[in-house]
Amino acid sequence: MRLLHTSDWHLGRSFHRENLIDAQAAFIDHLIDTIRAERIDVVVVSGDLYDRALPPLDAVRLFGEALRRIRDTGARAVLISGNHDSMVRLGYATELIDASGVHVRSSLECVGEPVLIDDAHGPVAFYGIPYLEPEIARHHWRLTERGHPAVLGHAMQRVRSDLATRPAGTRSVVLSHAFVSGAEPSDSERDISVGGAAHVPASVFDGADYTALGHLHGRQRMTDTVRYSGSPLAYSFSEEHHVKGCWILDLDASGLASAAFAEAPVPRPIARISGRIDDLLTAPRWERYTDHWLQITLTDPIRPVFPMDRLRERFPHALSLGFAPDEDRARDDRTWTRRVADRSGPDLAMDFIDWARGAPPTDEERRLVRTAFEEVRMREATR
Ligand SMILES: [Mn+2]
Repeated sequence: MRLLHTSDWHLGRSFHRENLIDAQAAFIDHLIDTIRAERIDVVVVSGDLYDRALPPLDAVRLFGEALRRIRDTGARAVLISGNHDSMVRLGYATELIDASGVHVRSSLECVGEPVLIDDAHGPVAFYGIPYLEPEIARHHWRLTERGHPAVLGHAMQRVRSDLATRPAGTRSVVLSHAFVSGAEPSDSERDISVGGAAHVPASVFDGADYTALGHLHGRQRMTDTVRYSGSPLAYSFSEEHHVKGCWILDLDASGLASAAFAEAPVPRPIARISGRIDDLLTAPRWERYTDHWLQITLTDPIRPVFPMDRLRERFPHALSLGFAPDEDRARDDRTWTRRVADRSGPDLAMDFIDWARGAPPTDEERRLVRTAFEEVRMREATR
């Protein structure tokens, strides 16, 4: 049996000011082509199908089309909800959809009940474990211990006890949306550390022939049989060096036989660059970034005027701008209270202009600040 493992589609997400729905649709096209070309039997999608509980309409449309097109290839699909998805909304009409060969698992009741799919060697049991909100799962299963390790440990006990009742030779695939200890996060996953211990050891999945993980957006291999596929697209600048795509896995009679990675198309490369604005606007070495989505950090000691407008003339896809002056200005280690004790309101305002911009106010600006303070004082006095 040949599997394709993907996760973290985050349909409906944008990247800074860019709407990603076309890039996400292009990924779905690529996914369908890959399913056909690689003769995939089962597609597993490990959560964060949507970016939020109430996804935008074009994302809902794209998701519906994706499921239908996967099914049209003849492949089956098993999907779980992630921490960005609404369990209840994704669970809509699942019993009916199940009959078509697409199996969405997004409730606690279904944990430990496999989707059984046969190949030439016999049955493969797919156990979908939706993202477990620790306190909700703890109450549902009446557990005493808090945190992710406890609830996922319990979910895996249910999986193992079901598997023990299956005929000998039944192989198993677990889908889970979790943060495994030692894995590398990026800037685009929502924090799940609230409510107790966040990380689970990879050993919690012992007993499964393959564990298809979601949640972290970088592809990574925790053990040979426990892997993250990562998201199909970069969702933060911290992912500039990620390689995006899906795992393609072969199961034989005894378990996982091989794993290969199929790269996804890159809609537009991303990069983080930094320098002085004049250098960024003129030096030839920046030319290769003109078609990238960019996060630019300016190191000019004095903050330039309208920097983004100027930068976009050379880098039309610049999305994010930061400032980090490279000349450390004189440090003053007195406390804030002591520093402001003998300063007037206008002086403090002018200090702020100096600090924020990197250059002191001009005479004209000084006059404006003083007039503003004067007018406020007059108004207070005549109230
Ligand atoms: Mn995610």
